[in-house]
Amino acid sequence: MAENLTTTVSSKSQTVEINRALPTVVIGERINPTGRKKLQAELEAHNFNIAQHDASAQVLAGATILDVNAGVPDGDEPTLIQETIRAVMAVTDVPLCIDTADPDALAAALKIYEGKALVNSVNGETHSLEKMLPLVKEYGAAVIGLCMDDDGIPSLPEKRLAVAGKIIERAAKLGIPIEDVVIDPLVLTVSVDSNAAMLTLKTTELIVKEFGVNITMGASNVSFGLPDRSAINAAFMAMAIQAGLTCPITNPLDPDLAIAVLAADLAMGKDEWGDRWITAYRSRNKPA
Ligand code: THG
Repeated sequence: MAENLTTTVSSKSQTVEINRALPTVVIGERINPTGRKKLQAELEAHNFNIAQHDASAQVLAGATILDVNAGVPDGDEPTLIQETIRAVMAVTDVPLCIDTADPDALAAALKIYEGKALVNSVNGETHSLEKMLPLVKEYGAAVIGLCMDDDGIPSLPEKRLAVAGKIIERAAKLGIPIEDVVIDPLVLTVSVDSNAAMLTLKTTELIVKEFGVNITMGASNVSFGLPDRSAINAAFMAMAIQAGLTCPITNPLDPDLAIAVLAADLAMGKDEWGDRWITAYRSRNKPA
């Protein structure tokens, strides 16, 4: 059993520590134009009102890191991600998770980011490891490694574990310490494959046992195509935290999800005296 590692990320004035003994760190997913037509149209017009509003709202709802994705079809992603990051940094000071698969956009983002960012993401593909990881090293960032490679997403937990190992090893060769690598075991959709969720949980357990690294995932992928998504997401979230998830990329504005994270932390001994649970209860029940 490997020891639980601590990943530290920061902004100009805030530091966030991720560790399995600490409360779950919610990475707010909303600043992402995928599937959000209005946000996409705004970003294309270099308007950042929705992005700034989503930034503040997610932090108020408990996100302690914000994911920023500025990938719009035919957009100039290096410029757009810089502008979006500047706009977000102007309204909140939580650390950012830079969400892009484009090495030029990543370089542009890291260049202007103030602090130690979390890069989302690299994977086990040769191209990704060669183009993205050196930038992570150059800027002293932390990085998310996805459990997929040139052959796609493995359908066996042991194979996903092997991809995680390959990413950790390649990072170490460049001088990126293992505690700065956060692994995403990948969540697919249970409506497409009824074993998808269990495969992710099993993979999480194997990776935690072998490496002790922090674990992220886009947990809401689990419910695509089904009704009442937030109930499914909330149940899966609690199960994934039990399996070893430490920093989900999720929507903190969904009350079912936010409460599932708090309840799972309480049940896992990550909320001494129920302080966080009680504080959240009081703020939900504040007289108007
Ligand atoms: N792993 C890692 N990074 C990721 C993902 C992952 N980044 C992107 C994604 N997956 C996580 N982010 C989102 C963002 C939005 C939604 C889901 C995951 C989403 N959007 C609504 C939709 O498409 O129906 C629309 C938004 C709205 O208006 O509410 O669900 O897996 N490392």
